[in-house]
Amino acid sequence: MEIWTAATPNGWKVNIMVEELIEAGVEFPDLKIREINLTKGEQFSADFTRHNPNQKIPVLIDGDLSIMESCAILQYLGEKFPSDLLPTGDARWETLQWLYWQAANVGPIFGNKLSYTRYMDDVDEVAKAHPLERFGREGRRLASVLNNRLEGRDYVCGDNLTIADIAIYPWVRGWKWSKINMTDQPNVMAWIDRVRARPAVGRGLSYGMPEEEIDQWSEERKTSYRKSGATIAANENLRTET
Ligand SMILES: N[C@@H](CCC(=O)N[C@@H](CS)C(=O)NCC(=O)O)C(=O)O
Repeated sequence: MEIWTAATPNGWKVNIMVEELIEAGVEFPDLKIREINLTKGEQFSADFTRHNPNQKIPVLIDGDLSIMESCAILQYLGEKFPSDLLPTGDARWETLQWLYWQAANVGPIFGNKLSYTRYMDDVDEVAKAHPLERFGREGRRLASVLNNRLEGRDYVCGDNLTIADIAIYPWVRGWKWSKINMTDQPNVMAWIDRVRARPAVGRGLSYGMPEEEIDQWSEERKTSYRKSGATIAANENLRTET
């Protein structure tokens, strides 16, 4: 099995999943992790495109099967290696609906807010005002939906961490970077700490990242992420032909 990933929210989802499965007793003797350099455009290579026509990380390759989309990969691993991370029966549907909620809402909204907040320096302030307000407000709305859901629950689907938490957490933990304020959402703030305290989550977040920067990036890293984010987000780099 191979995972093509990078130190980004969508990459961390899969890294955390692997580590949680290891924690649950699964062994991955032949797992190869390949770090994709997004700034250099490795995601546009012919080989990458053959495995993921959408040209984005993460990708999972298992024998003849290539899977794109982080949440599909979480579901695939959850089904292949049964555990509490993807429960059965009605609880499975509870988990899957929150997984898809992340894919359809949190990822795109937080990703766009982040882009306008940190990466699109060359877009003029007036042009940025509407998307910043739109994605900022929607991000805050999603945070309050999550806060309500977490009332009386340790994790999104109850007492146990599931693939829904794994999908949502990497975006929500980065609220300072995307500047979507969470401090008035106490259940979300407590959940961020609860998920972070899990040893497997710490290991998953450390892929491609020095230990001391997992929770607090250095100024150099922030500058380099701003630069690579700006390159990836630039309209002229949005390829319409593959
Ligand atoms: N919906 C996709 C999003 C994947 C995605 O946007 N990946 C980013 C990194 S977090 C990427 O590869 N960006 C490179 C690019 O857009 O060229 C998923 O969940 O897998």
